[in-house]
Parts: sequence; C-alpha cells; structure tokens
Amino acid sequence: MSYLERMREIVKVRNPHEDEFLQAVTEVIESLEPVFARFPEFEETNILERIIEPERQIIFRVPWVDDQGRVHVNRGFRVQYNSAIGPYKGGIRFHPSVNLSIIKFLGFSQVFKNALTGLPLGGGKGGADFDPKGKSEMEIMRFCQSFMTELYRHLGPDTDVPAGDIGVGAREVGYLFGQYRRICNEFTGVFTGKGLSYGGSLVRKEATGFGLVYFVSEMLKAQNKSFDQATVIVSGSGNVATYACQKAQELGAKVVAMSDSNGFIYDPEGIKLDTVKEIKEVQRERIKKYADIHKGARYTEGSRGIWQVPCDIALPCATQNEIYEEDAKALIKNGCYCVGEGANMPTTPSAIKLFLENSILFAPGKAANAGGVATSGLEMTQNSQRLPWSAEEVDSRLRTIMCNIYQDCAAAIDEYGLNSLVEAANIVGFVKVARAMLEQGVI
Ligand code: NDP
Ligand code: 2IT
Repeated sequence: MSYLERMREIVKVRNPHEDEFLQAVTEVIESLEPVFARFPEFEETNILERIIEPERQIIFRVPWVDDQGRVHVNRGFRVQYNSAIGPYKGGIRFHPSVNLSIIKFLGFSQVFKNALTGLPLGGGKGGADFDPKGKSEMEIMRFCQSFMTELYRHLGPDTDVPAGDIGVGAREVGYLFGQYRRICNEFTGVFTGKGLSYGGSLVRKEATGFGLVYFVSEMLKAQNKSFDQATVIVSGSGNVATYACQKAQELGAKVVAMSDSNGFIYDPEGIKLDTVKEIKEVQRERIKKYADIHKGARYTEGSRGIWQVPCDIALPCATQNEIYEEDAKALIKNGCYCVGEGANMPTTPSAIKLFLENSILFAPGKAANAGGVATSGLEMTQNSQRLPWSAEEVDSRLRTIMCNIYQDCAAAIDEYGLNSLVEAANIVGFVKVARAMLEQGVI
C-alpha cells in the first residue's frame, strides 16, 4: 500500500461517520500524488498524517434562555486546525446542521485556502448547532454572549481570530466581539467582519462575493471569455451570493436566478438586487417574497431546482453539497460552461468529475472564495496598525490577491502537469503549509 493509500485508510478509521470531513480530506489526498513523488521528505516526516489531524478541537456547552424564560442547550465547536503559518483563522457557523464533521471539513479546507491568500493566516473553524431563524434579537444576543463566554479563553489577536460564516453576519459578530471585549478588557483585532464603527474593514462584507467574481473573471479571461452579456445563476441569497451577484452585474452579466433553503426565484429580466437586499438583509425574510414584488419573476419551491435554469455561468454560493451529479448533468445539457464555487465544497465529488470530463471551466472554492478570508487578513493588518484603509485600497488589494491565486494555481498546472484547478489549489496550499511545518520540526 502506498503512503497516500495508507493515509486514506487511517483517516477513515480515525474519523468514522464524518462524511463531509472524509469527503474534503479524500479530495486533497487524491490531488497529492505528484507532490509526494517530487518531495520524498514529506513522506519521510509523515507530514500528511500530521496535517490531517487538527492541532486542537474544542467542544462546549452553550446554555441560553429564550424570551419565555425556557433554558436551551446548544453545542459549540472551535477546531483550531493548523497554525504553522499564522494564527488560527476562519469563520463561525450557526446552523442546525452543524456537527464536528462539518466544522472539521471547513477547518481543514480553511488551512489550504488561507495559505493560498499569501497572507500569514493559519486555519480554523467554529460554530454551533443553533438555528438563528425565528429567534428574536435578544435571543440571538444572549446566545452569542453565552457562546463567547466559553470561547473567549481560546481566542486572541495572535492566537485565533474568528469571523462570520453561515448564520453569522455583522449583527452576530457585534454581539460576539462585544462580549469578548468585555470579558478580556481588551480592544484588539480578535474578530474580523466587524462593524465599520469598531474596527471593521471596508469591503469585508462584499469581499467573498467580489473575490469570487474577480477569480472567475481571470479564469474566463484565459479563454477569451468574460461576465459581459453572460447569463448567470447564483445559489443562496446570503452574504456571498448577494455580493457575487452585485459584482457580476457590474461586469455586465445578467443574473437570472437566486435561492434560499426553501426555493429559488427566476427573473428573466435580471434580478433586482436592491429588492433581494431589502428582503434578506433588512427584513430577514424568505426569497419567495421577491416574486410578490416583481410580477415578471417566478418562485419555485425547492432550492435544487435552480440548477435546471439555463445559464452560461453558475455560482453556487449557499452551502456544501448543493450540486449533485443530476444537477451537474442539467447544467451541462443547458449549455453552462463555467462553475465558480463561492460556497465551501458546494459540488459533490461525482459532479466535479462530470464538470471536468466535460471541460467545464471549474473554479474550486478553496481558491475562488478565498477573498473573504483574505480581506479578513487585511482587516487584521489595519487593526494592528490602528489605521483604516480606504475602500479603493482594500478592493485593489483584494483584486490583486485573487489574480495572484489564479496565477499561482495556473502555474502549478504547468509545473506538475495537472488537469484541473482543483488539484492545483490543493497542491499550492498544501505545499506551503507542509514546508512551514517541516522547517519547524516535529510539530
Ligand atoms: P449566509 O448565512 O449569509 O447565507 C447562506 C445562504 O445559503 C442563505 O441563502 C441560506 O438560505 C442558504 N443555505 C444555507 N444552508 C443551506 C442549506 N443547508 N441548504 C440550502 N441553502 C442553504 O452565509 P454566507 O453567504 O456567509 O455563506 C455561504 C457559503 O459561503 C458557505 O458555504 C460559507 O462557508 C461560504 N463562505 C463564506 C464566506 C464569508 O465570508 N461569509 C467566505 C468563504 C466562504 P436560508 O436563509 O434559507 O438558510
Ligand atoms: O469560509 C471562509 O473562508 C469564511 N467563512 C471566512 C473566514 C474569515 O476568517 O474571514
């Protein structure tokens, strides 16, 4: 059995029933053959087994009181995955589906994504199986305060710096940061995605969606294509989806569909993003409402139906495993030639295989959605300097970082003779972290 095969077995035995985690690890291991062929020292020092095992996993009780005085208990997580190249960095997710497998897959992916940004950021991820839907403002605040009352002891501006993810936006970051500051009596850049009035960076809110479109634009440019006049569908209608839609529209695309976990809207005239922002960001309502406001639009129950809408470019920006093989077949049949992952691992392995076999331009999330965490890195720099930058400055750095990630991955395709950006992103991220670990001894 080869070293890589042995690692696949070990990770399965050690992490039974963690499907999402095994899916993420398997994809990386499958990419690494040319790396281990080229650098024998990686096998000699058993670097892969060390990288697969998180440095630290914290699981904790989060008790909180609802508006009726009832006491609830949720489970909180923080997986501090790898700090070889910088402090642990990665978002916090609040969603009822959160479990250790999901946080570990996200943390593992974050390690390589953060390495790709070129910034000194280690990888981590956290969250809770708390459902923010239908909770009052005060319930959200009490939950966030209870969550941070345990988590604070594991954080620090040079130790572990969380941010948002699904279910954690500016409102939650405010409550979490406020509680940290209060407990620690310390105002530092311990969280990113903060409000602009207390240390947040301009363009962080927009960064993941904008960065995705910058990355995909680079990929299209290499094929003499662009967003201009392209028909685009964007799944989700949260932070990443909204600003991916905005930037695609700015570049001349017609975005015709968006979704939430209940269903999707189709607007053949092009999505009016102001309406989506009003419904999702201000009213915190369902996307269905869009079709009540715009009579030319249609709402269909069931979020996966969005992949049946004909498009040139598909940007999955909702959650993991949202494009299955059947959905990929429909996209290809309807003429889609490009898929850019705004979400983390939105495409199942068999759907990725199908895209690659059909020469669809495919931008893997680790590279394509790195603009969010990259801008978090820029927020940390501004906080350390105690000096905010202009929107133009941050946006221009974001654009440069996304172009560099594309160029680094394209160069790896040539260097290692690869078939896809999937393998390239895994390799570039992995090699950087592995080298740093090697130089730091057995850690
Ligand atoms: P939000 O909470 O702002 O939005 C999530 C969107 O996806 C909502 O429209 C939500 O619908 C939908 N969604 C969530 N879970 C599911 C599900 N199980 N099935 C179908 N739809 C679902 O999160 P973000 O926009 O921040 O995150 C979206 C994705 O992007 C995630 O994969 C995240 O990890 C990734 N990402 C986020 C970054 C960031 O900076 N925020 C950076 C890089 C990646 P509903 O409202 O109905 O729940
Ligand atoms: O998946 C991700 O990259 C994020 N949710 C953003 C992490 C961050 O620290 O900004």
